[in-house]
Amino acid sequence: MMLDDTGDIGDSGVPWSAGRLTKRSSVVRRARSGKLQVSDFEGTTVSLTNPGTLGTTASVPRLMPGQGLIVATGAIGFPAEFSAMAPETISQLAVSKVLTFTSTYDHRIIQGAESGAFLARIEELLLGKDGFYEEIFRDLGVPHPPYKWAVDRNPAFGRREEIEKQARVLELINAYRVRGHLIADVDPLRMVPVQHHPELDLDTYGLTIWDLDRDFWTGGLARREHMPLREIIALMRRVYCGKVGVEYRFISNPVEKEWIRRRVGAPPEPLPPEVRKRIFAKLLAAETFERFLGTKYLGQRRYSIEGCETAIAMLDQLMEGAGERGVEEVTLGLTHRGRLNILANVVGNSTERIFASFEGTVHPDFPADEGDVKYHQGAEGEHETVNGKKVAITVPSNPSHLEAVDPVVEGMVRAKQDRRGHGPDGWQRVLAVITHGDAAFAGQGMVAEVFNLAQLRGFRTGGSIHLIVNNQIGFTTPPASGRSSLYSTDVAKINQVPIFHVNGDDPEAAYRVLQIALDYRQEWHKDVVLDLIGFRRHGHNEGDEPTYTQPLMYKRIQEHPGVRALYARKLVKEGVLTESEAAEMEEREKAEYESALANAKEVAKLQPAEPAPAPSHVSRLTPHDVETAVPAETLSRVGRVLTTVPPSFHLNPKMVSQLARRAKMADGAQPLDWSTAEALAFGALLIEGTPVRLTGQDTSRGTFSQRHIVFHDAVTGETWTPLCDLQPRRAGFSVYDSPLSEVSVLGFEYGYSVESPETLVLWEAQYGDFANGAQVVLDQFVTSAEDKWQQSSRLGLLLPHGYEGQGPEHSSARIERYLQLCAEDNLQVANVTTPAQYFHLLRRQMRQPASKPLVLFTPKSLLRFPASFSPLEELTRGAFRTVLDDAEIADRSLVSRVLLCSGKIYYDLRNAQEQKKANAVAIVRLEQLYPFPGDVLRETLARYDSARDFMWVQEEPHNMGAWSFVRPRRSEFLPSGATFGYAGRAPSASPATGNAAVHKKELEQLISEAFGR
Ligand SMILES: Cc1ncc(C[n+]2csc(CCOP(=O)(O)OP(=O)(O)O)c2C)c(N)n1
Ligand SMILES: [Mg+2]
Repeated sequence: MMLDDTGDIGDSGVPWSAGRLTKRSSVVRRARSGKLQVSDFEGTTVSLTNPGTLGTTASVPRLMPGQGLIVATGAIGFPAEFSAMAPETISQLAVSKVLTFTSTYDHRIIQGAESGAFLARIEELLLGKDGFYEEIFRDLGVPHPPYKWAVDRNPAFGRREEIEKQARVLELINAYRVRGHLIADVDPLRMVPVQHHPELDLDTYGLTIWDLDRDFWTGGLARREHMPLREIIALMRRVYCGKVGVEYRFISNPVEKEWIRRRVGAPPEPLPPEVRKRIFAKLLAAETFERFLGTKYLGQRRYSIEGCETAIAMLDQLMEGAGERGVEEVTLGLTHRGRLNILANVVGNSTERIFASFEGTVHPDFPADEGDVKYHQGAEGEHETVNGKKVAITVPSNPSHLEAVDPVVEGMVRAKQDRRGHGPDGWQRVLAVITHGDAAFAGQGMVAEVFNLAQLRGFRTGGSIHLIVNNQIGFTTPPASGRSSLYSTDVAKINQVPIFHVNGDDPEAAYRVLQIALDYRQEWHKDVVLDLIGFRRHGHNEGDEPTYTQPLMYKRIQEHPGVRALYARKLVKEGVLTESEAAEMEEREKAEYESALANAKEVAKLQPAEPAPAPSHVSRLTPHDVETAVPAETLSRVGRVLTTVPPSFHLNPKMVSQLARRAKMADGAQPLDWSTAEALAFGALLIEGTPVRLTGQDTSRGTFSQRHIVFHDAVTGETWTPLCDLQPRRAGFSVYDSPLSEVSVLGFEYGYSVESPETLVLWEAQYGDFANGAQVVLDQFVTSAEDKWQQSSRLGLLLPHGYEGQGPEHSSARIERYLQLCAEDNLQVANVTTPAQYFHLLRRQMRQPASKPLVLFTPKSLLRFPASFSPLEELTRGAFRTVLDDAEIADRSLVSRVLLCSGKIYYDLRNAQEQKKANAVAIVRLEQLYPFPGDVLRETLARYDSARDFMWVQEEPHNMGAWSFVRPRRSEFLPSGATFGYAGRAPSASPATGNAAVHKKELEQLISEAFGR
């Protein structure tokens, strides 16, 4: 090689950086092909030459006129005296290949000492000084640190040090398995310089480059007993440090770990051309979709997936692979990113619908779309595999609240699986897939909660596949501000599941990993996490400017051609595709989008120019009595099942009398308590074919030791659930104690209830106020889903409520919050005072035609308060009553004041009424707060024709409870000319006092107000 007049040794002192190599590549090319002309040599003052290619070790070229210096390199080879030695001996002796440099110079312009110093410098650089190799590796994009020059440490054969060295090689191999992902080439932007990790460095193990050609035992790598270290490292790097970084060594089950090791270590099979073409087609469709929308609707929010298009190809192959493995249904939970693209290119049937919404209208086939924005709406689709297998895809609607849909997806999937029979068959056929953003996955506690549900008997769904669309940013927040963990996926480790970090620029690596993920899920029935690392081509949304906060990242993004272009290049180079084929595919894709858009525009034209006020999407509850009474024989049969202990079961002695009492209650010999009424309601529903599912913390025994619907053998610890013994078993009874979580469990149960409207799904809070930990599920799903998405549910919430001096928490279930959310018959809110009412309400929940969530405030102290118990006849006759009139009043015409109340305070009032012999005061109970039974209440109150003094009494502070809800509705029920007063606690920032004595005092005061003048 010659340095022409543009080439000097350069400022960095490095003679051949990548830039210069490119610049001189034409000279090199011509030199290689023997096409150098005399003119190329003219004016040359310095020549680099490589006669070593001819086998020369050293040559002394002659200077031509005008030349000052010729630097020549000889062949790279072992010194002649070692050339006949066996390779093992050579490596044992650490004899290395040698390259001879010569410098022929013109003494008139170069001093001998200068020439010597020059060669010495070259030697230094070749030995790696001053980051020589690091710079070259960086320039050429080699994703590994270079090896370092070191002095050999070569213990004699059989010496202790040699054994130690072997042991350290095994350590190094293990380190690659455990830590290899840390230096894997997974970031398409290469934002972070190539990583080093001391545990992957040779010198950490006392190894040097001289060991690279020495053989070591491998401990079973690639089915070879021993290999040169160089090959060992090459293999470990290929498996653990390529375009995929895998984390799995924290899994404690050795069989499972070995399963994964074998799969990730297997040599990659070439992908069939059809698969490669399909992957390409999906990348193309993904990119074209975004660009099309970007052109047609400039700046409109679509949450483009550009930069992570591989996600679309992956999800498409996921459906394909799932279908081929026997999955029939996939419930696909989506985040905002790429949602529209996924609907169009994975779920199907959605393009026209999406374009219609961009046109500002609602597609007539999807009238419910009016209720929410386009990137929240659910969808249904189907994937047909190449072998004709069909996979039904359901995308549930979701709110903006990131990760909130996760437990809902899981609950839906569980319901589908239960329908197919509990356990493996359901798992095998129904699969949950959830996409996540990197910031949300790390930031939202919901993720950890849902992972915690994944392996529990009552909540497992046979393993979910999580795909993180990791664009390395969350809105404007970089990972360094968004998480303390290294990866956004670290939280998944709580379940000991494999985590694959994949470079989004390598769709084939993604495909391979996906196959492992699907097989793993089907084999081990555990979750898998796929962390697809790419970037975000535009701002957070399309109207947002990303360079304000991420200037450097966006410089790289602008230079990135996109994965579609990269993959097209690869496929064209490898002869799988021609450029014209690729171009044709793109044209076809565009034409399809154009035609869908044309249809959408037609749809838009048909819509009225001025949008009408949105009609309600909430169905109305027609108030009519629902038959909920149960014949005494049925109740007695359920009672027998509830109380007949299996012969071999060792009942806890303390339960004996309780069961005996329950038996008497079910036979009508004794008034029914709350939990017996509840168990009878469950039993009667089961007999009628309605499955019952009840979950919550400590729910099977009951927070207040009241329920005991599952018994534990006092000797073996085995459980007995009497309701499961009901014969013939028409429907399943499931009761599960849940983890100590509100939001994920309530989300799960909500999802279950949506998917399984035939099941009575009840979620119980430990105390009612804890439900505010699940506020997102309440606001975004339970109360609003019907309006937003026409998604109905019969979910029941059991929320213990009541002021019993237990303090600010544990007293109030925050009745006011639920009442504030009530509109358009979206909910039923009740606060009942007798077991019979509870019994009828539970049954009404399933027997009434409308599917509506039920918020039920449940008792605590009343559970053991006999005055609240109900005679059996109240279960065998009648129905739920929204209002309970005062049954103790003999002559209503004597009543001058009517107290209106709801819940437990009734018994305090009743007690005072008896004690005070206050015959002129009647107490009317509002058992259902919403839908507000205004008519029934009016009729009830009208019976007290002399009363003009009406009063709302509540135990909650003035700013809480039902007062602010009832008061504005007074015109619906108050007789004309009547007054409506308030007796209750004063306004308070905290729901209740922590002092039991103060509590008692407050109660006395409000009661005296209720009865006073
Ligand atoms: C619970 C919640 N908090 C805040 C937001 C507002 N928000 C919407 S997207 C977003 C960033 C999400 O980042 P990431 O999860 O990485 O997804 P990306 O947008 O990068 O795909 C934020 C903060 C939200 N939607 N939900
Ligand atoms: Mg992100």
